[in-house]
Amino acid sequence: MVRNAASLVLAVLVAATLAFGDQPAARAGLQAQPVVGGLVAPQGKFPWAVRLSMGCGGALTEPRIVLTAGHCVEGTGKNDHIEVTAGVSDLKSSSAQTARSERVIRAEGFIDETRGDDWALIRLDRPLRLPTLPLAEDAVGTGRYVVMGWGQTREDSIQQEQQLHYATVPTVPDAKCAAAYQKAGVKLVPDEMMCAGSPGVDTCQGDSGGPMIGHGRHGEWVQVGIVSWGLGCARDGYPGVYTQLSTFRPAIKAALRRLR
Ligand code: 4AZ
Repeated sequence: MVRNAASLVLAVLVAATLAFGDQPAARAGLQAQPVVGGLVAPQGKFPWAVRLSMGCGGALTEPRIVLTAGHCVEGTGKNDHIEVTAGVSDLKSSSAQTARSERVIRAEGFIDETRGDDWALIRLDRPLRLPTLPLAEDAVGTGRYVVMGWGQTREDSIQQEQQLHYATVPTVPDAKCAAAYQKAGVKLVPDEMMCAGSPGVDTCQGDSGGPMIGHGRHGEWVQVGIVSWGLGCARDGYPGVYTQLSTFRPAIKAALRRLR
């Protein structure tokens, strides 16, 4: 009955594909889909997304300034060793634009990503001719946001991706997220962090620093968070943790003025 068993498996797969349609979580079980449970970003979809040479992501906040995670950089000061790849989904594309870091400002008081303050700005050695991603003006509500990066497609993957990947993640209430991480021995800083993800859909190692985006008042993309940390990737009950940009907007605006 080997043949019948095989066709049963196929039928179940086909039925599951039809039933779950485009749901990334359903697809994740069938094939590797980076971020985790995400999709490949076509060229030009997120034109301000950048890859940093230390293996993090970032976003062009201004033509000459990248917003990334605090834990992706060494600290505040002169810095000429971060290479930035921009303007492409495929990092090996010949149309990639590159720049180098000149100066970095990291959040004052940053200790490590699990303690909050996880943001940094990098001034580039030249302005890039690319669209920029504005910081969200309004306080962040609950809902669904888009996250992206060139990081691992699975917790146990050993490689980064050549193509930018993205996924839509629902926010998880602070209390629920804090309770989960308390069990793992980490105390959440609710005003500085927001949690998002669903089983099978999450950011992962190497996505850090990349933007979490939502829709602004006029339907444009605005940045609401920064990929920060999490226990593993896409684990049931452990959503990804993101820097809550609304809390840091005044500090980031002040740092932007200092970097101009
Ligand atoms: C990281 O190390 C990382 N699942 C980013 C996001 C998450 C975990 C780790 C969230 O870059």
